[in-house]
Amino acid sequence: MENKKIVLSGIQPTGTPTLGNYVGAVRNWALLQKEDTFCCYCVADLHAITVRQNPTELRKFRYNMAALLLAAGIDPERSIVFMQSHVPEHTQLSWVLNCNTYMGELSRMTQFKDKSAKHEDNINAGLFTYPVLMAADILLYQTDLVPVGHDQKQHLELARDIAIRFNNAFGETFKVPEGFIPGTGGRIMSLQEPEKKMSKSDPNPNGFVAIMDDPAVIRNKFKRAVTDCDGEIRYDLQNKPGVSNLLAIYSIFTGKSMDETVNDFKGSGYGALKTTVADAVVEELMPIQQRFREISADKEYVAKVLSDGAEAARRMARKTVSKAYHKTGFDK
Ligand code: AQP
Repeated sequence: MENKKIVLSGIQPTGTPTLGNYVGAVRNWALLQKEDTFCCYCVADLHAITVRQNPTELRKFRYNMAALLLAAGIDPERSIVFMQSHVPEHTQLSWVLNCNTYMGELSRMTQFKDKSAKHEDNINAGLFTYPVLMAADILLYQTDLVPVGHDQKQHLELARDIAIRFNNAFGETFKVPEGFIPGTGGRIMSLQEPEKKMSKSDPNPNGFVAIMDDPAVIRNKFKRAVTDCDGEIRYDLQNKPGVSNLLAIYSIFTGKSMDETVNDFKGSGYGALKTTVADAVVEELMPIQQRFREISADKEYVAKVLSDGAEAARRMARKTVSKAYHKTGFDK
């Protein structure tokens, strides 16, 4: 592991992951498994309860999310996959970091504002301090690189600020991580409200494509995608968010540049655009769905991957907690 870049990221088991989660995060997680990286990927189940969860559902979602990460190409022989709640060091470090984070900083987080508006009846303290737990997730592993979607940029910057502040106050303790945010695809938008990001907890299921959606359902959701009425296919986020979102998805799934993508649709109508984009998505997702069915049926295998992953994660995390606690003034 020496000399390798450490990569860390997580995903909340708050539903079935969407095309946004896949393109903005999970797809890159698999691609970042290289000779010179060591990747740590977690199912962020502690984060999930910042919004009210049904315990039976949560149990199912977290298991499925772990199986889906494996199905999407995360290789437990090369990377570690673990459940955040299996590694108590996340909450241990989080407390110390909480005491080094300002209320003003947390009040500025747009996700807190958005989620508070969505869940007016449950604006809990965990929702407010969510970015501190995320900073602990990252800093525990002396992480170099954090692959996330655009919506997590602000939280990542806060994690860097907390690390720098702690290092300045107590001496070098944490590596200051860099973000890895894809240009195109860092923000996949809702198919129904293309000015909003695609989200797995969207109450309107036509707004998102779930990785596990049936091919017919995927095609139907794309067919109903909101566009505009000028009929011209061009990439213009400001004035044509729906069409631009479809073009971005096509460009990612085919590996073509935006110029080539726009060229492919010269003279086509919106109907053809939607069908072609849906085909490209279905083609990539089908093998993942098949692997998911096989992997999720093998409960013993998934449990073993998660327990090995937690053990390896704890070995790394313990060192950082012990260092941070010692620097803070607690006994080793
Ligand atoms: N629309 C998106 N486009 C690109 N990337 C996205 N991500 C999420 N939505 C998009 C990235 O997916 C990773 C995991 O996200 P998460 O589950 O931890 O939380 P989230 O960002 O709050 O995602 P959702 O789907 O919107 O979940 P809910 O509905 O539960 O709040 C992150 O790297 C994120 O950037």
